[in-house]
Amino acid sequence: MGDLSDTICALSTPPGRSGIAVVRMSGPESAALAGRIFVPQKPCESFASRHALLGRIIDPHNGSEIDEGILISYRAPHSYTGEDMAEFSLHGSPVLAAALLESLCNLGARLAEPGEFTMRAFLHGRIDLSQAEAVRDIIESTTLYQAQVAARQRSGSLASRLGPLRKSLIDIIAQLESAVEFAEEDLPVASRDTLSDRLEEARAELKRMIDSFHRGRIVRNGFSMAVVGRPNAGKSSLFNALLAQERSIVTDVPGTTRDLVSEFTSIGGIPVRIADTAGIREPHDAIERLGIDRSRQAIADADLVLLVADTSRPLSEEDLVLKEQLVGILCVAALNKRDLPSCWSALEKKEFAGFNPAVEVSAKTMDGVGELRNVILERLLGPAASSQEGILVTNLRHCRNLEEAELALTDSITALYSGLSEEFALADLHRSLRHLGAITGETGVEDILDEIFSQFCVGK
Ligand SMILES: Nc1nc2c(ncn2[C@@H]2O[C@H](COP(=O)(O)OP(=O)(O)O)[C@@H](O)[C@H]2O)c(=O)[nH]1
Ligand SMILES: [Mg+2]
Repeated sequence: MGDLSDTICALSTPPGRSGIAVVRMSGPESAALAGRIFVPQKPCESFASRHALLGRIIDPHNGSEIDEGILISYRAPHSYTGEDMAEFSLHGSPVLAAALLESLCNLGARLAEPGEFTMRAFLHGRIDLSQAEAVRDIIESTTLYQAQVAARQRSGSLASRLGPLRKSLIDIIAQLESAVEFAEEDLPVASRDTLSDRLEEARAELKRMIDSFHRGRIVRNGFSMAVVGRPNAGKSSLFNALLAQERSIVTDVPGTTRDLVSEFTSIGGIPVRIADTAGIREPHDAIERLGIDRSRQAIADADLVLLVADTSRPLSEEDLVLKEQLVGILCVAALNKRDLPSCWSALEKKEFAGFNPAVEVSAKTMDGVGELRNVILERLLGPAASSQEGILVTNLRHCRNLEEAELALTDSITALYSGLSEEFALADLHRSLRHLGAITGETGVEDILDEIFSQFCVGK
């Protein structure tokens, strides 16, 4: 991505008509260009930083007015990018925004690449790389919860966790290096033990962060769930209940749902794609067979299966066969139609659920649907989900680097215990440190910056 000496500009609001459009500009010429294109209503010598000024946006070539708008100027380093910046708010017509951008480009600015403002913020040290990535996650989030998780990372939660860890590694490296440098003899065994203990502590902390990725990945990317069961168990009704809308056709004719119906919703702030499937039984015709094949594919693709049974009718062989087919797949059993008298004994309920949690529910009255949502989340994320909030690694790149850092720490501990020269442990520790540095962008990320920032939208 381009040169920092360029002044860049872009439309930062979505293209199309809107109440207001915001055009942003950043770079060394920002203040000068803003001065040529903006005529404040109340004359002033220079545009005060971080003040909203009302005025006319003009075409500098002929002085004709493009629009009336607001200008906010920012002086380096007190801006998003750390450079001089100007932000124009104008009426939300694409024609006006295009005219303003064209005028700015005629004066020497150029159109920004996707993510270029945020990349500059990173290159000027305003934010680290993990914070820059979190900016993108905030914009991409589809639920408030996702946005809140990303906002924590944007405010530096990951970096603040990694800081002490890196400091401790640097400290150990310094001790080992002075042992290599000055000591006639190798490091005494006792010191090696103390260092190993400290390394073990660091490794445990890394492990906790890596483990949190299981939950973090789901929070960031969402999950998929297939609703499965015998015909007429109430799958479509439960699917609609979870979506809180009438999406799938519900009838008392078994085999109504023949094709997959899938919809997006969210459970506990986590996006989920739910697929309502055809009831699984011996197919009565070719179409039903195709539908059942698709149900099986949906099961294979799902992160979690909601296994629905109708407890107002006796537990059948079909229910149990289906349950057996799901062994090894993450399931929650929904014992549906609890508003009707149950034909199932406690033992039968246990037998059907197996190792899976079971929730008694009524898609008709909505009784138990809230609990079902909670159980689904708990099954997916584990019981201690909420207590892990503090260390939630959501980004695959971060997780990979943490894993590499942990591997290198393990190697260094092995090297220390095996009595090899300190230099071996040192090489491993430096490797570990490099991987931790790559998360925040301090080391070895030059070649991936373009890849990371090109995934942003223009104007951010
Ligand atoms: N009483 C009662 N009837 C239900 C409940 N859930 C579904 N049904 C009825 O059961 C029949 C089959 O429902 P449907 O959702 O189409 O089942 P599917 O074949 O598994 O998709 C319909 O007549 C529904 O109205 C429930 O919780 N209670
Ligand atoms: Mg159905």
